[in-house]
Amino acid sequence: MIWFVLLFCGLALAQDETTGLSFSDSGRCRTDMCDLVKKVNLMSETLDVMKIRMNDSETKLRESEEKLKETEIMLQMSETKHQATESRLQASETKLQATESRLQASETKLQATESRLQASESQLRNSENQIRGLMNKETTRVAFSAALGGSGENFGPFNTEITLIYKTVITNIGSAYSSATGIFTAPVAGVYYFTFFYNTEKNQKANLKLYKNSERIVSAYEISSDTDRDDTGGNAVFLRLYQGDQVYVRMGDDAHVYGNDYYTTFSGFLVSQM
Ligand SMILES: [Ca+2]
Ligand SMILES: [Ca+2]
Repeated sequence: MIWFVLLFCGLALAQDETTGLSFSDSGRCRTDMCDLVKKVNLMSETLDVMKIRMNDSETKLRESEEKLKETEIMLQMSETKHQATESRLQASETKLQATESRLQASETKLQATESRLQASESQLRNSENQIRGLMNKETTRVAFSAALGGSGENFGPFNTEITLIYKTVITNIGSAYSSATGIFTAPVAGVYYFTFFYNTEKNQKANLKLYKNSERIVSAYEISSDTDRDDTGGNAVFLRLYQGDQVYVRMGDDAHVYGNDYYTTFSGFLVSQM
């Protein structure tokens, strides 16, 4: 109906434009119809404007939708990246835990190794001390020999038992024997070997005794006889001595020995340190 009115009015207007006459002037168009045509024209213009606006709105809507799609795609990409990052983070955390476990195991092994090392060092120090002790033992040298001395005359007898002082020192390694007292003093604990020999002229009596501290250990004896001649005798002994023990030879009160640098001697040496 509207399109019919518009067409009618359009033809009327076209006729009017052809003739150059206005409706009011010609009187062929009624006033209410013209108002209607004007309103219709106004509505048509308004409709065109609305169409344009609607087109613009549709265009903007499509643009907004496209932007929304792009935003969704970017969001999906971000989420994907986030998931990938989380996965990598979890993997890294797992590796970190594994590394920490290995580190703890290594620390445990290191502590065990340190304990073994300390034990080895302790054993090494003990071994070194033992070696040092053995080396000290090996380097301890004790040996002596001494003769009674004199110009070749009889020595004794005396009214009492005396300690023989062997004044002529032949050897005295370690200086354990004293030519001033006739006494040997053990510088270290160990096994020692001692000998003593005497010479007596003809029928004279000999009576020698080797002492360890105050204890007589071994003796050598020669009886007196008018038919006997010179004799040489002696004795020997191994002794277990502690440091400071003393060894010496004493002669009985009714005996004598021959005194010079060759016959009557006292000797000893350290066999093994203990
Ligand atoms: Ca004799
Ligand atoms: Ca004899």
